[in-house]
Amino acid sequence: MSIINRRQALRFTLAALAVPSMAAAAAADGHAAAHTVTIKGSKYSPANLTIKAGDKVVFVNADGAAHTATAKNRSFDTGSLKKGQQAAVTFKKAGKLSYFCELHPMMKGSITVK
Ligand SMILES: [Cu+2]
Repeated sequence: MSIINRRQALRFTLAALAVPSMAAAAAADGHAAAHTVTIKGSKYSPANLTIKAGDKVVFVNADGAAHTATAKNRSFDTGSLKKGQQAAVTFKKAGKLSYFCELHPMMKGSITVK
């Protein structure tokens, strides 16, 4: 197994572990809402999303190719999502976060947290 494969395997493991705890945190806060960003045709949809602090965003890859949703400031990173995989991120602080796909840097989106 190469170093790259081991690193990717670790990222998947971390993502799998992170999802249940984030879901539990959102459930504990009655005001938290869940939003979905679908990745299809090498585009994020919606590309620009406004949410409230405490809300959760689930990034779902519906493309054949692998993609990531990686914050420009690195405050979040879904890691590589293959077709059908998803990752949930909870946003706690207000502000605008621009993100991109590490594998296809021309893919861009933003989350605005109010
Ligand atoms: Cu991509």
